[in-house]
Amino acid sequence: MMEVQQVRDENELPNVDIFVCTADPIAEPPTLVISTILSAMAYNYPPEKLSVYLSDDAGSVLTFYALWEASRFAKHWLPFCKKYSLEPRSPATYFSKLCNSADAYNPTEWSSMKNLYEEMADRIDTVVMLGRIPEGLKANKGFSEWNSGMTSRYHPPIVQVLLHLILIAGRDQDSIDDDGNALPTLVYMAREKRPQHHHNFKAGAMNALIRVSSEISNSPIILNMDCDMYSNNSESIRQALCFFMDKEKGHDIGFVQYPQFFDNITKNDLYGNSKNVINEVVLPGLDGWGGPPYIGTGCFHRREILCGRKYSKDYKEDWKRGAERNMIRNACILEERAKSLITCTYEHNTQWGLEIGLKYDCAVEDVITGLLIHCRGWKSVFINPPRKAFLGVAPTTLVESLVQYKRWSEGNLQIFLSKYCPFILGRGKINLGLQMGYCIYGLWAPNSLPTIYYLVIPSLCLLKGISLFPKITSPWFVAFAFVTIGKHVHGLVESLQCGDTLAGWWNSQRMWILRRTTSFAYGIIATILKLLGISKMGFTITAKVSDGDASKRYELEIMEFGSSSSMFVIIASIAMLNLFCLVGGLRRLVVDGGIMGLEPLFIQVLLCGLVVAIHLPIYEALFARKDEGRLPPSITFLSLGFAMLASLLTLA
Ligand SMILES: *[C@@H]1O[C@H](CO)[C@@H](O)[C@H](O)[C@H]1NC(C)=O
Ligand SMILES: CC(=O)N[C@H]1CO[C@H](CO)[C@@H](O)[C@@H]1O
Repeated sequence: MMEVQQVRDENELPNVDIFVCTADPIAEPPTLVISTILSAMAYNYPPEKLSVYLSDDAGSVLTFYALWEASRFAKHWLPFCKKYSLEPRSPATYFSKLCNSADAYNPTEWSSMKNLYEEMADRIDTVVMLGRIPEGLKANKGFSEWNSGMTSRYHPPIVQVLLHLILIAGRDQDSIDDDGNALPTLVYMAREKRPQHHHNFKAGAMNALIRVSSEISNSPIILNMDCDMYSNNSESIRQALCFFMDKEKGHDIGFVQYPQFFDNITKNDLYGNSKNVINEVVLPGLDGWGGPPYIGTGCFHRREILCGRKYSKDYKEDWKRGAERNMIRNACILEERAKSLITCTYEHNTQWGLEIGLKYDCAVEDVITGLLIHCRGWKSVFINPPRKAFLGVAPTTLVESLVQYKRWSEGNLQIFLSKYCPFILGRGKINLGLQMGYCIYGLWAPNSLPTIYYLVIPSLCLLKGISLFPKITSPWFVAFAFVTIGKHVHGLVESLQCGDTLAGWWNSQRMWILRRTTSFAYGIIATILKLLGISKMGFTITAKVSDGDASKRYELEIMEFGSSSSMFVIIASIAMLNLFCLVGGLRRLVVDGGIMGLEPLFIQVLLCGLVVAIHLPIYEALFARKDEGRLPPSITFLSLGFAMLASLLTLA
């Protein structure tokens, strides 16, 4: 990694825009969203050069209310952070981690700030629970944009500048904190939604943000972060700028990507959420081939590059872009102009979503956009400082984790099978290593087929007594043993080196099997249906909340099923089938072969035994558990039925 140096003169620092997207006030609670926003506003960066934008795809007045509260709280929170150099600057995390006022520099001030925060969070939670804002606020500027006929899928464009040093001076509040210093610009945006117009999910929201921000701040650098991913390090902007502004090497850098880490991973990471090996090995590896992919959060872009600019040697970044904000007129005029850029029809017959902005019609809009940027000649940089820059919330139930992987595998396969396939699009434009790096993810989904084959066929053959692999005494056995042991020992060592525990590694092996048999299999089916024109793309938001008992089970690392997803039928059936085959196979050996009969079937017994061992939590959830999170009885019966049917058909 490049040495991180301080950028020279404060005056030379460019303006920076920060984009946060949210889409649902229930799945993504507004208190979580504003903690992220507050952590972004509190970056150690000149506030007059910082603008934070929230895109709310639900167009919810509840989220606007939370942001309005946050804009008031920021007046106390930002000076407090700066005075005591607090870290992290997400108030929710800060107050939950440091629960003892005795550790604070100034206990009284600390307690009153904590109260202020908790009162605000309570007000927001109450408003969200009631589903409406206090009567008294309805007439206020901003809130009057909403009326009773509006829904998340049917509303006009809304842009509200909540904080801005110049624009809103003299309006209902000033953009000055308690100490008299400037506050960053804060803008709420909800693009127009009409049911008859397709809105292109997150990519559409990002593109709307690019246009709205170009009217208001137009900064040369854009950071985008997920609404559940707070900043854990207030120096990250300055670190990222070191790459862009490097006089020798900075000219061809299109984006700087920080890795994705999570705040709520349990010790042994039951759902294999932490991507330690990807973050410590794979992405730094790709960095050497021209740069990591864009992974949708924790990423700094040059504005021009997101807008489709091709790399050329003569390109000179205008670091002063957006600095002439003094010339801007009146806030209302500006808001009206910004609204005209986010109507449903604005993008019709334009290059938005094709050549400009994030690419549409792909379930992984981030990866394909990054690939296009690479193919236009730009490089990217991966930066992974020891103190993590961004921390998010990982899914805490099995089905959420699997659904997330379904979307990723589906999107990446879709890229692989399209004209944007890295091998085709990237030929001659990006390094072969980088093309291959992109394709690993493109081939995730097809990987489900051999995995399912290996989980089912050798076991059924074991049941029937058909030997598929070489005997232990055969020289060919060595080849099988070498590949299998080599791969897994290597994987284990790598995983331990990257900070996983032994049990964590075992859990991640289980998750890879579950993902391949469900998420990736569904991914491949969805892609085929889409190619045949039978189905359209969807986008599922993973919930960032879980109820009390479920989170207790999460802390205890007990797998959470609870709902009856069709994915669970597959998982349970494979588990049951292997149990039957193992028992049947072993019985056969004892009854008619003796232990010598084991030899030709040895690999199959071993394989089937390992499959059973890795599925242990599934058997528990099927038969032993009594809690709400166990597998529902309907799934137990279905899986028993399927497994029995398959065994009987095999034996017949
Ligand atoms: C997040 O920041 C805090 C405080 O600066 C630090 O102690 C902690 O190690 C960071 N977390 C991670 C995962 O790096
Ligand atoms: C949303 C969620 O489940 N958050 C949890 C993340 O993990 C921490 C501790 O491990 C919990 O306190 C949070 O509730």
